[in-house]
Parts: sequence; C-alpha cells; structure tokens
Amino acid sequence: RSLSLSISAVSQNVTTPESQDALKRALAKQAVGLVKSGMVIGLGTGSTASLAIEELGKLIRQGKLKDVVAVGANYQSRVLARQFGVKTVDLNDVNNIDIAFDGVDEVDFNKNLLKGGGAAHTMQKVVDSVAKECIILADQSKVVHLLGSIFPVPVEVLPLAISPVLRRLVTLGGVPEIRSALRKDGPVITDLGNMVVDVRYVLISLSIVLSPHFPNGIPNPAQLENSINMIPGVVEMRLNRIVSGIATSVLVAIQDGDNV
Ligand code: ABF
Repeated sequence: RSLSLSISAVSQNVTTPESQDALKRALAKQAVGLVKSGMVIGLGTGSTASLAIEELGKLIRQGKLKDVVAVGANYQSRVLARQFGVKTVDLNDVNNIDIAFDGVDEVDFNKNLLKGGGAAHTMQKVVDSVAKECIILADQSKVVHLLGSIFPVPVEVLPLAISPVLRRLVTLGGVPEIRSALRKDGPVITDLGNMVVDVRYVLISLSIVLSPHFPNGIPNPAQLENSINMIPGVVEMRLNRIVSGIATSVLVAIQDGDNV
C-alpha cells in the first residue's frame, strides 16, 4: 500500500469497503506520525478522522507523545478523544492549532473540498482554518475532477429562515432537500442547533444528457460557495461544505497497483 502526498492523476474509484478501511487506517497512522510532543491538534469528524484520534491516543498511551492537547470540531470527536485518552481543550482556550486532521467527501485536484456528510462542517471549517497546517485525509475514492460529481452540497441554515433560503437556493440553479434523520421522523439538527439542506445541481446533470462533453459537477466551487453564503439565513460563509483554500495538504491513500 502506498501513500501519496499530493494528488497527481485520476481516481479510478475501485476501492472495495475492506480495502477502503485499510486505506483509512494507513492514512490515520501516517497523519498522526506528524504530531510532536507539546502540539495542539485539531480533530475533525468522520470515520477517517476517528481512526486518527484512535491512533493519536495509542501514541499518547505508549508515552511516545507527551503534553499533546486536542480541539475537537464537534461532540463526536471530543467524546472519541476522551475515550482514547486524548486530552481535549476548548478552541477558545488555545492561541493556535499546530496541525488539524480532517476527512473529506470529495477533493479535486486544486484541493477544493466537499465536506459535511456528517453535518459537522461549520465547526470543522473554523478549526481547520485556525490551524497552521490542515491535513485532509482522503482515500482514493474521494478524488474527483469536479466537486459535486457524487455528493450534494450541504448548506447549514438557521431553522427560522429555512423557506426563504430554499427558494434562493432554487434561483441559484439547485435542487435543495432538507436533510432528514435516519428514521425520517424529523430533520437533522446540527451540534449548533441548525438544519442542513443538501443541494443537487440538476441542470448541470441534465447537461450531460444534452452534451456528453459537459463536465459533471460544479465547475467553479469558490464562486458557488460565495453565492450560497450571500443568502441571508445561511449561517455565514463557513457553513456550506465547499471549503476552498483551506487544505494545506491532502494525503491520498492509494491501493497498490491502482492509478490515482
Ligand atoms: C467529515 O467526515 C465530513 O466533513 C465528511 O463528510 C466525512 C468524511 O468521511 P469519512 O472519513 O468517514 O469517509 O470529515
């Protein structure tokens, strides 16, 4: 199994669930190997970031790392950190974060990120943006030419503003859908008390039928991010998951023999 420090070619999307788990574990170990004693670490969410928290805990328990504290981006990462013996502090208690680790749903070749599958993207973006170095952990299935190829764009919205925001998202060419809880008995509510709207761009998809050469996805993520963030009721610009310009490096795990 090999690890690459940069994105250099095309994802083949051939990862099986078992090999994907192994790639995530390899990413977690590689990332945690960068931590030094005394550092403040930012902890993201999702299965890959969770493995990094577990691996960080192992090094601390083995005495290989001392005086490391961590800032969790949400309840899940803070609970996991305690479970694995990583001391947590509040973001407001530290002056800076040395390294933040975070997962991703899609990453393009310009390090644009599509995040928010776990509805924790708001604080993830704050924590990632405070860090001197933000390392995004991506197995090869996450690499795309254009963001939005697979996942919709999540937008965190003030509950009392949900209807006008939905209308504005439609005028921007999207097909918005309020994210429901698993058992469909209500909307997903974020750690911050807001709702999440997942937006698909059907016109872009339809254009594939009309012209097979038209790219599938969002051609200009930064522009779309800005447009969405201008909508009153979208919880400021850090609440959608297209996080342009934050990742300082992307670790991509590649299965031996695959071309990514
Ligand atoms: C978080 O976890 C989210 O922003 C993203 O949606 C997800 C990544 O998933 P995983 O690491 O479980 O594949 O980082």
